Formats: sequence, C-alpha cells, structure tokens
Amino acid sequence: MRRHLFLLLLTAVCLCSFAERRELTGTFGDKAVKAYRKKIPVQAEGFYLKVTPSEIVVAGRDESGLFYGKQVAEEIQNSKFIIQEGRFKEVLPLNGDGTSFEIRDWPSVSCRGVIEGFYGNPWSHEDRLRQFDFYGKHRLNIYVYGPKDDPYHRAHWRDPYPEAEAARLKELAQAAHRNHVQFVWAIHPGGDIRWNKADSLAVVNKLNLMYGLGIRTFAVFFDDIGGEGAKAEKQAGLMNYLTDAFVRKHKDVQPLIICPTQYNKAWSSGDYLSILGTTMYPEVRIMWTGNTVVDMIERDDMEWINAQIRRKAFIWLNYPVNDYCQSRLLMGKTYGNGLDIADLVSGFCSNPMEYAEASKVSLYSIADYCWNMPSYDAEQSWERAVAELMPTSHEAFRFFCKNNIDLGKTGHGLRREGESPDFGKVPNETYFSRLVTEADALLADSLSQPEMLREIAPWVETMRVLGQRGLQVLSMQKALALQDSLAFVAHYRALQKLEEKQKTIVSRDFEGSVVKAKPVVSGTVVTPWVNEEAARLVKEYKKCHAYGREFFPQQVVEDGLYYIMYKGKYLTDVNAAADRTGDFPLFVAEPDTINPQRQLWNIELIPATGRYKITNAQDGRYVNEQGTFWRNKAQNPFEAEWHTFVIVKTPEGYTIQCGGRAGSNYWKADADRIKNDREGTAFQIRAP
Ligand code: LOG
Repeated sequence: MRRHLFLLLLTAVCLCSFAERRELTGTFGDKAVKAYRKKIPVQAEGFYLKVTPSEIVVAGRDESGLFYGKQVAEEIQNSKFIIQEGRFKEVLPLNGDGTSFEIRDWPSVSCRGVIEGFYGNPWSHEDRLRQFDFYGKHRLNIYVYGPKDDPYHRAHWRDPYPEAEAARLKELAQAAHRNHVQFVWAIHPGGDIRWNKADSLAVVNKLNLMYGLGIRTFAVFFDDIGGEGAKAEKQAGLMNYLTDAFVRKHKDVQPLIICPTQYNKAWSSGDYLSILGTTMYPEVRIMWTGNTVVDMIERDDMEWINAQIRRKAFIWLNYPVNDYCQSRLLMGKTYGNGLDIADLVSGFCSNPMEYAEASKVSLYSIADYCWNMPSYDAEQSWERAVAELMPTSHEAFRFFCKNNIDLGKTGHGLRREGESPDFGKVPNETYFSRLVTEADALLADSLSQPEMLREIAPWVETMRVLGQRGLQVLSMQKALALQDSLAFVAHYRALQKLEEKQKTIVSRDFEGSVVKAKPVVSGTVVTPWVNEEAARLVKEYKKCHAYGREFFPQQVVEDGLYYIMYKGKYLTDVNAAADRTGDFPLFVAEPDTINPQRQLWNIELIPATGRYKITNAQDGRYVNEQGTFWRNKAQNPFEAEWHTFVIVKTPEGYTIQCGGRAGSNYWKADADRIKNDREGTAFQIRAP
C-alpha cells in the first residue's frame, strides 16, 4: 500500500517536471559516478538512477546499462515518465513527497530478442531498421538473422551476397549495434552440406565475409532437414571446427549458436541431443522451441532439455510467427511462458510474423517478460503495447487486435484464447457496425502510423467487409422471420457481392512476394458465425420459398432422402441398430420392402463445412471415411470436420470424397461394401 502511494506520488511529481536537472552519467569505472559504485547492480546491463529536484544520476554497469538508464532519465526530463508496479526491479524513495528516489534495474534474461526465422517474405531493410530502434527502446539486445527465404542464408548458403545486399547488411549491423542489439547472422547449410573439408571451408569463408560486414555473432541452423545433414556427430564436429578455425581466431567474435535438427522434444529421439551435449564445446549455445515446434515454455521443460544438452538451452519461441497459418494475424496477448525460467535459459528469442510492425504487439511483451520476468503481466503488457503502437487510434486498434487473436486449427496445435470477447452468443447489430466503424477509423488514420497500417490494411479491410456481411446476415434473419422473400433475396445478393469483394483482398501483393495470404479476421468466432448462419438461413429459406432460387449456390444434391446405388444394388443398413459402431452397410440387390428406411440415406449439406453428412434413415448412424458405421455418442460423436463428404457429379454418377481431417480419399465400392481409396466409384444417388 505504502509502495503504491509512493509510486502514485512519484508519477505525479515526475509528470510536472522540474526545470532541467543537472545530469551525472557514467559506467561502473567512470569517475563521474564513482560515489555511486556500490549502488550499481552487479548484473550486466543493469543501471542505477538517482533523481532529485536538482539532479539526475545515471550509472550503468556497462554501456548497455547506461544506454537503458539514460532512456529513463530522458523520460523524466521530458515529463513522459510513467511508472507502474513492476516496471523496475527496485524503486526506493529518498523522501516522503516523491520528488527524490532511486531506481535499480537489470534484466532477468541476459539474451533477449528476436529471431527472424520464418518462411515467407523476409522483412524489408526498412522493417529491420525500425525494429532495431524498437529493440533499443524496449531493451531487447539480440537479433538473429535467419529468414528461410533469403537464398544466401539457406538455398545458396555458399554464395556471397551481391554487393548491394552486403552493403545493406553492413548498415543493419551498425544500426543494431547503435541500439545495443547484438546482430547475429545465421547460415543454414544442412540441406545439401557434404561433410568434407571443402564445405567446412565454405562455411568459414562465408562467415569471414559476414565478419567483414561488421557482424560479430554467428549461428548455424540445421532445422527442418533430413538425411546426411541431420547427423549429430557431423553437426557437432562442424560447430567445434568453426569455433577453432573462426571464432577463436577473432578476439571480438561471440560463441556460436546452433539450431539443432531435433529442436523440440516431440521430434527428439535416439542419442542426437546427448551427442551434441557431450561433444560440442560447452560455449556453443543450443536453440530449443520447447515440447513441440510451437509451444510455450515452462520450468520442467527447461530442466529436461538442459539435462540432455548439458547447458542452458537458448529458447526459440515460435510465437507470434504465422507462417503456418498465414491468413491470421496474431495480435493477442503473449501468455503461457513460465515466470520462473530466467535462470534456466541462455537466451530467449521470439520468431515473429513476416509483418514486422504488427509483430511489435507481441515483441513489446517479449521484452517486458525477459526484462522483468517475475513481475510480467501479460494483460497489462498487451494494453501498454497497443496504446504505444497506435497512439492516435488507440481504441480502434485495440478492437482490431481483439478480433485477430487465435490461429485456428493447425498442425502445430497452439490456440490463443479470448478472440472477439464481446461478440456474444446472440450476435447483434452493434458488434457488426463496430467492425465497420473501427475499420474506417483505422484506415482514416493511415498517416500517423503508415508502416503499421500498410501491413494490417488487408485485415482491416477484411474486418470492415466482415462487419458488412454480418449486417446482411442479420437482415436475412429478419426477412425470413417476416416471410419477406423479396427482402431475403435482396440481402442475400448483397451478401454475395461482399463475398466477392472479400475474395479480392490479399496481403503482400508486391512484386517478388513469396506468400500472399488471404486475410481472415476473427477466424474462430465471428467469421464462422457469419458463414454458418448465412448457409443455415438459405437452407431454411429454401424449405418454404421458391422465389430467387437461381441466386443460391446450386447444391449437387439437395437435402433429402436418397438411395445410394452401385450396379443396380442398394446400399443397405443390414444390421440397423442405433448407437453401435464398427459394422458396415452392404450393397443388396433386392429392395427392402419391410424396412425401406434401411436403404434410404439422409444427405444433408452442413453449413460449417460446406460438405455433406450421410446418415442412415433407419437408425441415424453415419458412415465414416472407411465405409464403416460409426456412432457411439460418447466415444465417436459426429464431427462435421471429420465426417462430412464432398459429392461431385460426373457423367457416370456421383463420387463421394472425404473432406477435412479425414483426408481426401474416396468411397470406393469393393465387392459388396465400401472401402476407402485414392480412387472413387461413381455411385447412383436417386430419390425414392
Ligand atoms: C521452423 C521455423 C518456422 C516455424 C513455424 C524452427 C526451429 N524452424 O517447423 O522456420 O518459422 O517452424 O512454422 C519451423 O522452428 N519448422
């Protein structure tokens, strides 16, 4: 409580600044700050700050500490100083009114930063320059250069950079160093390396060229490869060779960093990791993404990997990278990493999105987390990031971010909670209108944060279209309730126009772009609701109205009951028994006159997938991709994602193909039953 009051007082006092104070600055050994030596934190990059109405003292443990301390001093001098609980490790009042105090601060993690390690469009030169200023300001101190689609990093790792690109890298290294950011250049030779002298020299040669550009720290990546290049002994041998033949030949080169092939627990097997751990020089740092490729890091996980590699792992956090879910922007809060792992890591880097500015929302929090880990508060940090990054349209940007949080289902499994939290169970006009108006507000503000806006514009535009689509769907709901078919069809056609417009929106449509994403906004909450509700309303409408049929998408098979036939035989539920699993329907020559339902199939378009569900009319069981009945409410409940089919009309009949997570095989008639096969059978589907 006392501390709270003091912080409040202090903020107030600092905001109404004093006339310029006398400044005394220096690093640990300097005479100017000799009197304060004992107060300077012992940790590298730490600083001590003393503020009184007439004086500011900034004493850094080293140059970086001084650099960070001076930034705080500048905030104080410019009356921009805001202090919140947990911002600094120690704040000590020197008097009762908040006018005089001391701050001692230092980082929790010694290597904190960013690894540009994603697939897709690498960041531009200007993106990177802006990043380094941002890192300096937020005390991130390492940047690892390793964009997968830079040919001189990976595909053509032996080749030198063309002159113009080399010059740019030199400029980048300088800009990084100016901001007290270590610039690490990574080489990715594992795809085609031959384990011989010539290729070892080729790596040394390349590193020497990069050294010539002013780069002083290097990494070697072996991720996402197989075959010869993936051998632990060979990789460890190369790292040791490079340490001897290159690193130790230069006084100013830092120890190497390796990204191993087995860079996460799920992909680790055999003695790969322990070979690295035992044979590679202990100063070589080893990167690690956690229990899986995309994972948040906890203490137990660190203990496990550190024991394998006999050193502290260097974390490569695959967040907010979106190269495997390119339609989504990950603008939510950065949460889930343990607050107690600082002493177990040798470094902590985030792999961001190819959208450099948009990534800053998360990188801001990565910086907070790494600087003062025990006090990290994901929510508060996110709020501050959002406010800082879009000061003029803060509310609109905040709303935009809240609608771009989750990744959806991906092979890597990470989900992020809290998307579109105010959408509600019964969607209403207010929310959809807000999607439109906040998008307009952001687009209108493109001058104040042009780089951010340029990146997110396709998503902002999509947010607006999504709002407009939602409004049309609500109007369709009303028209249907009023049995007003004219209005219903008119709104449906307006919706179609918006969908056409949505299809034209792509990101990164510049020359040479590797990836053009199709933006999706609120892909977990609002977008599926709009899509599914529209499809559901059309189905309802078609049940009782004929007007406007030509405007609705043609269904290959209209919802209803059908025979599914092959060579004149009827697909039949011979053991009709609800809630049973594992038996299968058979093709039977005779029509069933006693239980005709057993030969009738309910074929129904499911709005959530746009594919068909096929169930038997007798007992409601569905047939899965294997051609087997599968219905057990507890263990095998119907899931549209898995159990719906694409039906296509061919000259010979209809093919039935699995969709979504069940793969893409077809139903194939095999003797008297259905099997799952790469090639399909043309079935007859006809109404009774
Ligand atoms: C790649 C990385 C990519 C990320 C996410 C590592 C070590 N390597 O699965 O370049 O950005 O996952 O897609 C990776 O994470 N491979």
